[in-house]
Amino acid sequence: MSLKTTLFAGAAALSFALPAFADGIMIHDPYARASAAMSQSGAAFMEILNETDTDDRLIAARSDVAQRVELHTHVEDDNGVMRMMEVEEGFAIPAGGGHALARGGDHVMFLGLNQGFEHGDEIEVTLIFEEAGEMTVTIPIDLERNPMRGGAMGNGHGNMGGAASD
Ligand SMILES: [Cu+2]
Repeated sequence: MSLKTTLFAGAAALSFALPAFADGIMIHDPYARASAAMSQSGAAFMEILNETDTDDRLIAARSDVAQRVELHTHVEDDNGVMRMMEVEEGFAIPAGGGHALARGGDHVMFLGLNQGFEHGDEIEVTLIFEEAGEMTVTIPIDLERNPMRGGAMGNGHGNMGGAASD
């Protein structure tokens, strides 16, 4: 029975890690966080890969978890302070390439959370692409992710010893 349990756990972990995929756009390793459980705002991060031969653009996002969902980036103001600002034109996702939404950079912003972000919960976010159209992604809430690392799910992907790191 323990073998069966182990296999089931492994399959569950595997399906959890499968990337969302639609129309050649792939979302890799998404996660969302708020600065605190009762915070009024949160953000989502992920890697967006464009496996088509057409340049695309993430132009909007929406979700029931917040009153407003915006595409944000960080810019340094005149005083050297990093501030968030909305990017109305969205994020270019080049053909055959990708674009990373990451802490301290571009992100999907949730303003006016309708519920607290609890670690381990999942939220649904619809990403709207200029070419690929709409794509709904289930995003785990991860309040423990180290911003400077690839994340706690690094085991089992066979890339731990590689020199490649971004
Ligand atoms: Cu923001």
